[in-house]
Amino acid sequence: IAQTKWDMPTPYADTEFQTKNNYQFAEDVKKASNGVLNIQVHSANSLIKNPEIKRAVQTGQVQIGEIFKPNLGPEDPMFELDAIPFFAASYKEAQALLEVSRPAIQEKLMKQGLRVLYMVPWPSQAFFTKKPINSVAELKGLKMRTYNAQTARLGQLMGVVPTTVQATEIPQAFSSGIIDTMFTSGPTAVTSKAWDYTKFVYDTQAWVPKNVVFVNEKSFQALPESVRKVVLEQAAIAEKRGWDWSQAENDNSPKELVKNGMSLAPISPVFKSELKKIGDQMLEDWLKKAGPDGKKVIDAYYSKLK
Ligand code: PCA
Repeated sequence: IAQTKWDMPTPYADTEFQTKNNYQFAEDVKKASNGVLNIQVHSANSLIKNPEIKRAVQTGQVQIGEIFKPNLGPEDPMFELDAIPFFAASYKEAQALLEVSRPAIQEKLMKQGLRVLYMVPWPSQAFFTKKPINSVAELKGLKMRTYNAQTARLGQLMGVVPTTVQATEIPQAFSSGIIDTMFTSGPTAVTSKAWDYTKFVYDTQAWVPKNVVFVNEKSFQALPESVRKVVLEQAAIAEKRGWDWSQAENDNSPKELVKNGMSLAPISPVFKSELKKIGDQMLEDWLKKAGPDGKKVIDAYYSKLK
């Protein structure tokens, strides 16, 4: 059988577990296909920048790619439901949400010629600051790093100045004073050495957003059947491995932050209730945008959790 090479642009650094999981997937596919399918990962926006990865896979410029799924929210609200603050904030909730929303997500992407291979969550999003923060009011005027339309909206509702910064650019953004504060997960904070720029990490447990890895359907169908089977099998394994890895990072990365001198605390009840209220507002807005299909998914989610 002819050998095939796929390019896989991804947005995050090599030190991130999400990227390591992609490398492992590529290696496992190569092995299981007896060297027929060779996937080359191009991490950290090195081949194609995060906002352009989806289009590049869709148009066949590359065959496979990874993105932060809620970035697709402006296109369809179904893609951003996992990043509404305090809606599905634990792994159990995130899993339930994925189960009820997976068919819609897969279908919507397949209509665009993209086959979903796996979806892996980041650990829950924590909040990083230079000074102790007990309420939203104390953030007034601060510049908060955001990573998509949805977090920009969150920033607006919090009364901060939202500034879009890619994960790989966090250190420069802090050191040049473009941002003062951010939401992200423990592993991304470790990768960007958050202790160099912030002192306090609040374990907000606010949301557990997912990355999605998808392949151009034409490229996929061009593979021999036996290799297609390998890709799907290894994708299922990568998803399971990614979820376990994410939970391990959720436990371990806060320790790493503390070891490097950061002060770790739960958020204050006031700050939490203020953020929760913002989350409720965002969910209400989401339901208006998503209509009856959205309502169905949310109802299925709540009944799954019962
Ligand atoms: N890390 C990425 C996405 C979410 C996360 O935990 C980031 O901060 O951009």
